[in-house]
This record gives sequence, structure tokens and C-alpha cells, in this order.
Amino acid sequence: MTESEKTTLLTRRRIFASAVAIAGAIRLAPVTRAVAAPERRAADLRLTAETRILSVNGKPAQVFGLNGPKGKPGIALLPGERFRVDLLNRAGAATIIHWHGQLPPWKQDGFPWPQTPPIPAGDTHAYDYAPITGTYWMHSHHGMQEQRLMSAPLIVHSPEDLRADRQEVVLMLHDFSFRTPEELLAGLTNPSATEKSGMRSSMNMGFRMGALNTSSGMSAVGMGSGMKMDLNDIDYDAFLANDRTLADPQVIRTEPGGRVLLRLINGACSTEFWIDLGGLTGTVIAADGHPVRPVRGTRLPLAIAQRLDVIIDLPGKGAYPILAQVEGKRARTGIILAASGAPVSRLATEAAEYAPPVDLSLEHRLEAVTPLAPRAPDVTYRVILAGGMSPYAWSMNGQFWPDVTPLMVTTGQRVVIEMMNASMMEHPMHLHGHAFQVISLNGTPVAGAVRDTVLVPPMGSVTIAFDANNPGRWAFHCHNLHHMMTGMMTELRYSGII
Ligand SMILES: [Cu+2]
Repeated sequence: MTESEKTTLLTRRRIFASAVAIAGAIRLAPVTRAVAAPERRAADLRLTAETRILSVNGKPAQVFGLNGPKGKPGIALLPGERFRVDLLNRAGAATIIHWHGQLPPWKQDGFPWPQTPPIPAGDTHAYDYAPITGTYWMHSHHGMQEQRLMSAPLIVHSPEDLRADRQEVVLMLHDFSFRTPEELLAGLTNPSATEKSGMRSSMNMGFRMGALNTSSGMSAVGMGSGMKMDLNDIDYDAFLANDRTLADPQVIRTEPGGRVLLRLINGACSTEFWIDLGGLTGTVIAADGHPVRPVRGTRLPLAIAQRLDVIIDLPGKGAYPILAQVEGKRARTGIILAASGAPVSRLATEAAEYAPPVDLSLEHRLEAVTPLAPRAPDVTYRVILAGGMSPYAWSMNGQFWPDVTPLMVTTGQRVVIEMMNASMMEHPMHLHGHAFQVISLNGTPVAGAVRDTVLVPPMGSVTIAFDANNPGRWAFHCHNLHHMMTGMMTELRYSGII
């Protein structure tokens, strides 16, 4: 066998291993096709929006699904492959799917602008754009379908992914309720419905900072002892890791002493998690798909819609739970990495301790591998995030979607947006169509991560910068679904676009 044949074989073995790992982890579309990327035709990549039955806590639940080739959730692309996808709407309702964090032309972004209405039930819509590599995800941007699990991973492999001798594991988190999304929202916006439905009111869902051990490393900016921040608007029935609870977790077989690339995706609608690697130490190498300088840690905050890529070297042939605990609660979910033959013991669905609120402790340590070029801003916007529990409504600069004044930019500008949170809730803020760099956290300048979603803590501030290089109309919103649905969204619009 020639050297080149060996290389080919090795590469294929790794592609195969990687695909099997991913398929095993979340039953994603395998990437085992032997064809080179450019040979794949449009029809090869079909994504079907449909319904499916999940079993949660032993009860059946009808939810949505986004299934790729061979009926597996989501899409995984090979290096260099275009996002050339036919989206088939078999969900029985109109839908539109957003490719979260990707940078497509605006009319392919999957947001229901007047120019890009939802796809009617039964129709098919074609997409074709050059994707950026990393860990991304897709979700419905139509109504509250996201709360019924209309979301899935979107992984774009880099050449390095195929070269590296490591197993890929995707861990996608969801919050789940047997109630309809409409009931959940009504419980928040209509206090009498809240009482009737037995949901918690704002009086008892608060999380008193004074009750916490302040050595736990949480950010307490603007939070005097006894001041109350609100966490977890909704009492969910379950928290899912790759569609399963900790009562029946997914067990992923790993190589003893092997290396794992863990692709974490917080696909929850209203829940921030702490990722708990237990006895393992991980190395964060990317945030929202974009490489960061390596940061080691065992407990990692993961805000709604954010992703982290974490390298884990397994110490031996044991079983290693990867847990996700809900902030302010003991509830947790997770998966288990276990060497073949390693005994897997049952894990309690509740942790011993309440988790603190997620914070900016990790954000402060993140540094982009490829930062923005130094440059003075051409335009700076300040956006005040406000709202509260009673009435339940959330705004940006005092405006409630869809009655908003767009933030206008011009192609070529360096844009800075300073977000100030004047409320007692966390807001995971997401800008469509751009990767921004975090340049200030609570007034402290940083050369932070390049990413697409950043947490703005209660009474805190975060400043982001980006280059206006993707003309169009772009949504800019809080990724807490219920905040967005009650107003917390605005538009970033390029001049010349109507
Ligand atoms: Cu919010």
C-alpha cells in the first residue's frame, strides 16, 4: 500500500469513526458518503420538518422534528460542502427554519420577513449557501414551534475534524413541557391563568442572591445581597439531552483513554444550563462555532442558544457522565460516556445542590483565535433591555416587536452595539447573519470571543462589535422564546434594503 493509499484509508476510517460517533450520539445524518463534497447533488441533502412521538417520563408526547438524510435529526456537512438543502415541510403547519449562527444571504436566513414568508405545509424550499465551519443548530422561527422541539444540530466539519484522532459527540439540550407552548405563554402573560394552571408566580420563582454561597464564582454585578433576580419563568416537565432524560440517558461508547470532541448545544427555549463534566476537565476550543484560545474547566455556563466545543481526554475505561444542570434548580439532564463494558450506574435526576445563575465567568476568559481587525467604530448603538414579570413583557429601547425602529447600518461599517440590561432577568442576545466579537463585559474591555449569542446578565452590560458585511434585514433578539414572543426583538437593517 502506498503512502497516499494509507492516508486515504486513514482519513476514511476517521470520517467513518466520526460519523458513527455523531450518528450514535444524536442519530445525525451520517457523513460516511465516500463521494467528494462537490459531487453531492442538491437532492442528496433533504431535511424534513415533521412530527414524531417522544417518550418523556414514560409518557408519549407529540413533538416536531427536523430530520436529515436517512431520517436522522439535523445535518452534518463535510469540509468544503455547500449548504445545499431541500427543506420539505411535512409538519402539517407552516414553518420557517433558521440556520442559527450561519451567515447566509438574508433571504435564506429562515426568518419570516414579508419578503421571505413561512413555507406552507406540504411545500418544499431550496437553500444553497457556503456554510461556516463549527457547531451550529437549526430551529423554527415560526410562532413557538421551537418549544415543541422543532430544532436540530447543524454541524459543519472542518478539515481538522477529519484529521484529528477523536470521537465526536453532539449533546443537544432542550426544555420540555407536556403543556402546549400557547398554554405556557398564557401562564406568563395572564396571571389568573398562572394560578389556575399551577405555575409558579414571580413571587416564588426568584432566586435570592443572599441565599447563595458567594464563593461559587458567580458574577454579582449590580446584585446586592437580597436583591432578587428572576430565573426560569416556566416550570418544565423535563430537561432533555439528545431527547432523553437522566432516568434513561443515552450511553455513548467511547475508547478507553480516547479523546472526545463534545459539541454542546443549548437548544432550550427558556433554560440556561451549567455543564458539569464531573471528574473530568475539558478544554473549550470554540464558542458558537468560532475557535477560542483553549480554556480549561469542569463547570461551564451555557446560555440559551449558545454552543461550546470541548475537548475531553478520557482518563480510563470507566463511565463518565456529562451533566447539564438548570440554573437556580437541582434538576439536571445529561448523557454518559462509557468505555465498552464499563458498568453504567443510574444517576439521580436531581443534583444535591442548587445551581447558581449562569454568569459571565467563562465569557471573561474567552479570547477569539481570529479577532476583528482593530478599527474605530463607524456607528455605535446603545440598546436598553427592559421588562418584567408583571405585566410579562420585554422590550428593546422601550419598543416591542414588531413595532420597532430598525438599527440602520451601511455596508462596510464597523458597528458597535452596547447592550444594557435594566431588568432582573438574563437575556441571551442573538444577532442573525453576523458573527460579532464581545469587546466589553460589565464595562471591562475584553478581546473576547467571536460568537453569535451572548448573555447579558441582570443589571449588567455587554458590548459587541462586528463588520457590516452581509447586507439585508436581520433579526436581533433575546433567545429566551417567551421574551422574544412578548416583544424583545428588533431589526438590524442595511441602508438600501427595503
Ligand atoms: Cu430575554
